[in-house]
Amino acid sequence: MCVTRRSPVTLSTVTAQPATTPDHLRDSAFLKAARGEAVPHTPVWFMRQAGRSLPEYLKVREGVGMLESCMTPELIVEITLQPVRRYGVDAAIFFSDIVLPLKALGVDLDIKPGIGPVVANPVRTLDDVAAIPDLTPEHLPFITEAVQGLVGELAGMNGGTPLIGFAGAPFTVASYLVEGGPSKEHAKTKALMFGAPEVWDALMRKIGGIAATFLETQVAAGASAVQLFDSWAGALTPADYATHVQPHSARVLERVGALGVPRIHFGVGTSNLLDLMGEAGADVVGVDWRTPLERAIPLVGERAVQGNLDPTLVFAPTEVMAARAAEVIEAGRRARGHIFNLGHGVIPSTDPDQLARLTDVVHAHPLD
Ligand code: 1CP
Repeated sequence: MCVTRRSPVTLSTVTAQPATTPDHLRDSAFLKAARGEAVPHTPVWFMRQAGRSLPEYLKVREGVGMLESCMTPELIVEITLQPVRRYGVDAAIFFSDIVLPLKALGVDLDIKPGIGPVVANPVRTLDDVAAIPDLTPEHLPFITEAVQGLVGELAGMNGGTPLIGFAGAPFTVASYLVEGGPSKEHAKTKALMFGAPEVWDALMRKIGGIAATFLETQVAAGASAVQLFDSWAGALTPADYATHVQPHSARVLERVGALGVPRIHFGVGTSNLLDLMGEAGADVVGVDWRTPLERAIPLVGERAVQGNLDPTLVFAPTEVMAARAAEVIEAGRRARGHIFNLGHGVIPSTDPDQLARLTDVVHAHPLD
């Protein structure tokens, strides 16, 4: 593991809202790895660690809609803490969804079980974009309350567990707004991008502003890192990403960078974009399981990496999973810093006991 310290400029510059990460969290393995500092063990958390793979999640969600859960502070706190209690992971991720800020703004949408976000009136014109208000922290009192409650609870868990705030990046959120729901090809979204540059620019600016305010609100309330999910950016060529998407993600990451917390930037199928996603302003680049870390690390340069065990390996025998996890950790040692994760979210049918074993495997892996 490389131990050179990154210049503190990007991580400690404080402007709009001071990031008051307490010392015991600043010294956590997760935040050290994000800053490229030496760590006692490789930190680990799992994307979608809260959710349908956990029986305790299914229990508290009984009869409660997804969006309702995301707007109820007691449920947000409980669901976010569940995987921290169970696995002893090195970070918690705030329980919410990338479309939640749109819901808070009054956009008519729902998160349908087994489908995902569905938008009643897809956005296609400048008028549609103008009808979406700008987000302010006043739209998000339940987020502030939940983050503050969580930070209090997490301070005493496993020696202090940092909270990751998150938002959807402009392209991925635009995909739901333009398509009206989940999509494989993102054809309508890309048609708007190619064919109506003014609408596209207005939409991306609007969503970028919303994402930045959503992240700022979480950091102001105590989150000590953020992840910007551009899950579907892998649908783009590097040139289209650079022209039509990267400047918008960069603005979001720049605003959050002013708060002094590490910024993780992740997408699926982005082997062709890892350099550009890093250059958008990430401190840590998330890598999906298709790209070996050996290939990803030279592309992201002086940034840390996060990832990238194939999420289906938890269905293999434990020794097979453990051996593949060890390979990921060894490969990650060549990066400026490495945060272990799956290459995408936990698959709902995952056995939680297997994730507990995986956490232990990562923590026990010797680094000297
Ligand atoms: O009823 C349910 O339980 C619905 C399942 C579910 C859950 C648990 C959805 C619907 N969202 C979530 C929570 C969620 N969403 C988290 C929680 C925290 C954690 O990781 O533990 C996070 C980080 C997200 C972010 C999110 N939502 C992303 C980016 C991350 C990724 O997986 O790439 C995306 C693309 C979404 C949209 C979304 N929300 C829900 C679903 C099923 C989807 C994907 C739909 C699709 O395939 O397009």
